[in-house]
Order: sequence, then C-alpha cells, then structure tokens
Amino acid sequence: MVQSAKARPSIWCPGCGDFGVLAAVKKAAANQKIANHELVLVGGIGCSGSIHNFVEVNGLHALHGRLLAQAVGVKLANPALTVVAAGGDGDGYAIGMGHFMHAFKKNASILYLVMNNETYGLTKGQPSPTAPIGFEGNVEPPFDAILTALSIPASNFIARTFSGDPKTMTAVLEEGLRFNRENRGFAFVEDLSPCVTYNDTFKLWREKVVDVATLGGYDPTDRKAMFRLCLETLESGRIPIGVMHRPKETKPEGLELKLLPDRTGPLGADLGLETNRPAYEKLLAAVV
Ligand SMILES: Cc1ncc(C[n+]2csc(CCOP(=O)(O)OP(=O)(O)O)c2C)c(N)n1
Ligand code: SF4
Ligand SMILES: [Mg+2]
Repeated sequence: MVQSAKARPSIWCPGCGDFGVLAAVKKAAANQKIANHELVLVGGIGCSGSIHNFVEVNGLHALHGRLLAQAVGVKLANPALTVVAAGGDGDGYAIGMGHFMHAFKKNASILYLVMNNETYGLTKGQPSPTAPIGFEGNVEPPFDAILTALSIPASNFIARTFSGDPKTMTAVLEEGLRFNRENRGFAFVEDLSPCVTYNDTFKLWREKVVDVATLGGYDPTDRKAMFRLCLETLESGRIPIGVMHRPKETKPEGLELKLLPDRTGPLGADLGLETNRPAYEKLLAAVV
C-alpha cells in the first residue's frame, strides 16, 4: 500500500553500499527540487528494497521481482508523480527478469535503480545472476545489465554508477530524474553497491571501475558504439561506469502508456455512481 511515512532508522549493516545510494537519492531529489509528496519510492524485496522506509516520501513495498509493474501502475494512476523503483540485482535480474526487459520497451517515464552487489544479501549471500563464476559455488557466467539494456532499441536513459563515488552517482540520478520529469521515457541506473557482509567488493571495484566518458570513441547517443565500448571494457577486466545512453531523439508522440485514452489517469476520472450508472447497469445486465 502507498503510504507517506516518516523516515525510519535503516536496518542495513554498517558500511553497506546502499547507504551511498540512499544519500545520493535524497540529494538528487533535493537538488531537483522534488517535494517529498511528489516522489514515490517503490522498493523491491531484498536489503536494497527497504530503501523507501528510510526516506520521508511516499513508499510502497512491492512483491519480489514485480516492483516495475507496480511502479508503472503508480505512474499511470497519477502521471504528475515522480516515480523511482529501487531494488536489488536478485529482485531485478532473477525473478524480475521478464519485467526488466519489458520496462525498456514500455518506456514509461520512471527511474529504475538497481543496487547490484552480485548476491542475494537479505537471504545471506547466495549467488545472483551477476555473480562471477566461483562465487559461493556459482558455475554460471554473469549477466551484464548495461549490455542487455543497450541491446533494446528504445529511447531510454541508461547509466551505471558506483557507491564509492557518490558525487557522480548524484549527478547521474539527477539527469535520470530530469529525463523522467520531461516525460522522455524510462531511465535505468545500475549502481555497484557492495554487500560488505557477504561479498565485500569495495576495494576490487574501486580498482576496476572506469568512467566510459574518458575512453576513446565515447558517444552516448550511439547505441552500437556504446555496446562495443562497454563490452570491450568488460573483456579487458574493467567495469564501465557513467552514462551509457543519452538518446538524441525524444519519445515519439502518442506512445505514452495510458490507462484510458482520454484521461490523465484514474485519479482524474469521475468514479461517481451516478455518472457511471449506465455503464454499471450494462455490466450487471451482462452478468445476469
Ligand atoms: C517470491 C519470493 N521468492 C523468494 C523470496 C526470498 N528472497 C527474499 S530477498 C531475495 C533476494 C534478494 O536479493 P537482491 O534482490 O539482490 O537484494 P539484496 O538483498 O542483495 O539487496 C530472495 C530470493 C521472496 N521473498 N519472495
Ligand atoms: S547483508 Fe549485505 S546488502 Fe544486506 S544490509 Fe548487510 S551489507 Fe547490505
Ligand atoms: Mg543483491
């Protein structure tokens, strides 16, 4: 259920990468002058998904792997809201993978923030789809969300950040939020957010991350060039961070998701009995 609640003390382990995300989300929203009542955080299931409890905004704790469907629903119900879906790599890339792929295609103007720690933190450290081979007996090669996102030809904003670099993360989140608020479509930001208890990768990732904007051939308006650049960077043992896709084109007119063609959402609709009596009676007659 959607609730506007006071922020509660966090339940995260001291040093968890998710603290960096929490600070960046708060700062980005404040810098973009988004009032608390205009922002909805939809949390997934996992340590990361509890983020909405720690910010004084409207919060919704979704079902495991279904936060995107619920976040799109919130946006459809009231398009004036700024909607951020926030969850883990297990939530988004395992049980939620089907919804993940379609979110890029649906292209609703919401921000999806995945806190990737390559593990299921909440359930005590099992390998997630991004875990490297060898981690806790994992024998499957890891999945890369940025390469997948770049392979879907829609006008989305795509970026990766690192909890060890909160300044860049704040700037990227601000750009994603602006993209949404200009109704330009879906913004996806994967944050590398180490789980210090079950998979402490802070030191390793600090050594490996590289800002793609500093690499030769960087052009975030060119999806194919960015796919190649990100793949080559990964194959060389580095992890690309930064903005990977900043579409030139605006979302084509008329392709916005809407519940009803002639209304702004159910909040704008007249649900009164008398107005709708003929429609209700028609429905009842059909049932009988
Ligand atoms: C339908 C369902 N299946 C499994 C679970 C158990 N479960 C809870 S959290 C979680 C994964 C959490 O991993 P992730 O999404 O990466 O979040 P993190 O805790 O790492 O932030 C799982 C499998 C559940 N709650 N509901
Ligand atoms: S178990 Fe890991 S992901 Fe969960 S709060 Fe602790 S450090 Fe963070
Ligand atoms: Mg995780």
